[in-house]
Amino acid sequence: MTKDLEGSRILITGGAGFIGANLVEACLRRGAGRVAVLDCLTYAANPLSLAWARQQKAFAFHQADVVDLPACKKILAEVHPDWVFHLAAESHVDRSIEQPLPFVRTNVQGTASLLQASLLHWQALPQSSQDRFRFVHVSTDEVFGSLEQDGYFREDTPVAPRSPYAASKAASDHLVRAYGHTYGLPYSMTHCGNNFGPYQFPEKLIPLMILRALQGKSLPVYGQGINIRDWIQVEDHCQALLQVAARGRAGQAYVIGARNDRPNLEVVEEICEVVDRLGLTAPGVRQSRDLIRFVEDRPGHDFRYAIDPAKLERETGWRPQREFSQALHETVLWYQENQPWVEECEKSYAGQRLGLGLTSPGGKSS
Ligand code: NAD
Ligand code: TDX
Repeated sequence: MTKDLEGSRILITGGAGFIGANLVEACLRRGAGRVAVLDCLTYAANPLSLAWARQQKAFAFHQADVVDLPACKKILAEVHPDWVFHLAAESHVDRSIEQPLPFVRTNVQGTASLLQASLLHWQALPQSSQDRFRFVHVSTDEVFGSLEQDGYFREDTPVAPRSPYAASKAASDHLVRAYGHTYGLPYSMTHCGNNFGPYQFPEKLIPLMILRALQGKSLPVYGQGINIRDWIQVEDHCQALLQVAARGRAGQAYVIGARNDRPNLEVVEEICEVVDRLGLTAPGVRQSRDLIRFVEDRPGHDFRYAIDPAKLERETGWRPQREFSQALHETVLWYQENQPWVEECEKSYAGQRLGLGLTSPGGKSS
């Protein structure tokens, strides 16, 4: 893996967000020659997530909107990447229920602009560089819709998105395939499950529950907590993305998961146990699980996601390295130890319930 990355030039859109910032670090630590971020810094970006990267000579930051085609062209010309990892997106399902339109703008129109700029860049490359170039489109398992108790998402699972977020990601996937089919743009596409770990904005289940438990606030579990998600530690996801760029086949999709599907209630209970075991139970609380409250369900809540990553394992040799309970323990400690980072997030989000219905017909979520 290191050999593939050494000296290579990489552009990461959405690199100031959760997975993007982890991917930036992974690339820099593995000796990439240039790691550039394109990010417009929405509410979900945290400048502190790139504090370490900014100290590295190989790193560059470009503040730009991925919808802005001239800006994408200019940045591609400047960075001259071998690999583009496209992560910039509106990523939170609950916000897509409140305001779908920003999801269409960034996830669909933004992907279209980046594809157009990437195609023009790729077409102008000499043959040897064209062969090495890869557009890695970071999609999601949510484009496949919802599973019942049995079965797994695979690369050939029919696309059936059910939330505005998932639909906007599925639309962007179609555009990527069309650019590959029509113009020959060498892309690979990934569909990962639920990530957790450092730098995740605390609107998502795991960091929200950790921070609320540490603060002695109620832990809102949607419905009965029986919905199932397939969890992966973010560094394992980043390794998979690098393996796909280096060893995956052009024009192919890869589903990514760590074979770790669990009901939400089980995840929240485990967070409570870790908090208590670490002696971090909030003052006046007997045990953190007493804070759990079952609240009104998410509209259209997908029941189960579960992933069979056999193709990725077979073709690239990737294997997840992080055990769930140990990684969850480390994640609780990370949020407890990174108060300035948490306070930066709290400037734009105070932990309130999101996603019970439409709140604004066309407003921006960022
Ligand atoms: P995130 O919300 O933490 O970060 C998104 C980043 O994109 C932010 O830095 C934001 O500023 C940037 N961005 C948003 N709109 C932009 C625009 N118009 N122009 C430029 N930058 C913009 O997201 P994340 O959780 O890190 O997810 C990254 C990608 O991975 C997304 O495409 C998401 O769909 C996908 N994904 C996420 C998960 C998960 O569990 N978080 C799982 C599978 C796939
Ligand atoms: O307060 C909560 N209580 C609760 O029960 C929150 C925020 C969530 N939930 C439930 C809803 C889901 O079943 O927990 C589960 C996980 O919710 P989220 O963290 O919002 O993630 P999810 O909706 O599953 O989507 C995530 O995985 C796929 C990411 O946000 C997406 O970007 C990714 O594509």
